[in-house]
Amino acid sequence: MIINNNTPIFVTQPTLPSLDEFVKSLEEIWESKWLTNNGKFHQELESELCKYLGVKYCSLFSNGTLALIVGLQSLRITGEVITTPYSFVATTHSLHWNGIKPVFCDINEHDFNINPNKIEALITPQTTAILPVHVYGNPCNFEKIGKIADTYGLKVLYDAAHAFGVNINGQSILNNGDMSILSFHATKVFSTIEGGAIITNDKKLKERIDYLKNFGFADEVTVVAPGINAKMNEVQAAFGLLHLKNIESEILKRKAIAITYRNQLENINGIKTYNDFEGVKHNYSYFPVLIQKDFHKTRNEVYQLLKEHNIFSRRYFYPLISQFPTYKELPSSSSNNLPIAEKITEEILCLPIYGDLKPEQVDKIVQLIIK
Ligand code: T4K
Repeated sequence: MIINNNTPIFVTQPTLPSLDEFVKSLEEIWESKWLTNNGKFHQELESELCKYLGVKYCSLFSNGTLALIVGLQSLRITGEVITTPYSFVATTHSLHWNGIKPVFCDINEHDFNINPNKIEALITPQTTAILPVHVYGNPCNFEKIGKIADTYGLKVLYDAAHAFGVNINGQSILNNGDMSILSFHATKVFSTIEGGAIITNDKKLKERIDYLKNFGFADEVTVVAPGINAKMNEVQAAFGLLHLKNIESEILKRKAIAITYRNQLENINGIKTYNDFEGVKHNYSYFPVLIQKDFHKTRNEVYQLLKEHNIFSRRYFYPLISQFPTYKELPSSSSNNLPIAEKITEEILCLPIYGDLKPEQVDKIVQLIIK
């Protein structure tokens, strides 16, 4: 692709696998006439992902939202679930689709994740689980969340849609809680076009999840639950297998971009950048900055200015989920309950980051912001 001044720059772009190799995979699928329902590519991707991610069991899904919905079903979560308003709407929608009442908890300023110190005050006799999100791939505080869950007998499902491949001291963060849910949407660092997965350490639970994503079928004549159709097909899985080959180089390229942004922005008054966390292998799926009061432009002015230059940054996550009409009347959506989330949502801007982004494009973005 030829890049010129008018080439739009999006917040992210998928780095595609080789078209020739993808065509070869398609030929194999055509030849076999096996298109979906736990085919060869599907099985291979589950096993390759377990190896790459360092996890025990992986169940593939047609998208991350259905994985969240089925994950909640598989653990029979009911009543109330404590979650974060600072996420993509799908996190809370998955509760709504299960008839569960979301209870919003405020977030931390340093990592954008649910603040574990504020969870206990929100627990009621109806609370059955906690649904935290590793926002931008930043690991949640597992220890504190796990301790609360143990004390109150709650399940923990981590929405790990942004956290593909994130490790702490070499250990995958996906092994925490009862399960972790991934998204493999085209905008994610690892992609199957549309797709997702549930990660668990529990063999029986994996079995149940697999029944639920296939209408509840345990075998040809046995339906064990009112399942849904949430299966990943062979074309998605073949795409994913090829994408996985390039994941490490994609992450390294993104890391270089993150470093360039930081070097140029970290000393600018009114712009807050974030460093890597100690011991964490990040995936650089997003590059969030805060545009604060003492900067000479507002966050929305920066967003608009970039847009006028064909640069599409995103305000992930603005508005908060608690501010959408479906959820804003909930008691936990009140501003007093969510002061930090309400502050961050007004200041956040995610700058473009993806492997194919050129250094001169990064420079252009930085210059537009700071000049
Ligand atoms: N939990 C969390 C925490 C999530 O962030 C998400 C999804 C989910 C759960 C649910 O997982 P999925 O059911 O989606 O698997 C995007 C994605 O659609 C969504 O997957 C993602 N989170 C969310 C944070 O971002 P939009 O509405 O911002 O996407 P869109 O279409 O505006 O794309 C953003 C930019 O990416 C475009 O400006 C251009 C570029 N792009 C996009 C697509 C689709 C491409 O270059 N190629 C493409 O094919 O939601």
